[in-house]
Amino acid sequence: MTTLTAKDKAVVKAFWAKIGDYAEDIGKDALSRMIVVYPQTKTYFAHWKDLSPGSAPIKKHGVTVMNGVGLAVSKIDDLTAGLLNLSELHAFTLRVDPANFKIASHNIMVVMAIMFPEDFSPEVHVAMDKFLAAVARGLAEKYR
Ligand code: HNI
Repeated sequence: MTTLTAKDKAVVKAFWAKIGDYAEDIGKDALSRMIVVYPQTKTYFAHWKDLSPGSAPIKKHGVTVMNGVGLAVSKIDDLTAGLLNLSELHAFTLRVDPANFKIASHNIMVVMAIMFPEDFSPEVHVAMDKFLAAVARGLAEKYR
């Protein structure tokens, strides 16, 4: 298991400060890609009317998910406690298979790399990868 160093945390916070205003676009594209490229994730959103890329519910939920990522940035020093409520929700109410958290993280990374090619240096890449893995662990906390 990788732990976030003080430097990783600083890199994540600085990158988020740059991209946070674009969270709506990142979320929409990441969710659109997740549903197309990993169609097994569709089952959780079967109640939405339109699952096509960029649809209204995808846009709305993209904002919701990225708000969750923003929350995680603010709780970066204790993601287990910071994400406890969201973990409970995904584990007990939504019953999302935690394998999907890795898939979501991957799609968020791909979109960040596409949208911010200048800022997405190897240093940012590794810090965000470690951070999103830690978010996935935080979300999976209540599953066992
Ligand atoms: Ni997730 C609801 C955050 C991954 C399926 N999700 C939320 C909410 C947040 C959130 C925030 C709204 C909570 C509330 O209503 O109080 N989800 C996150 C984050 C990640 C994530 C930060 C990972 C980075 N969620 C996933 C994945 C799936 C998923 C991988 C399934 C593939 N989430 C859901 C579903 C809902 C949800 C389903 C309810 C949506 C709805 O409106 O039906």
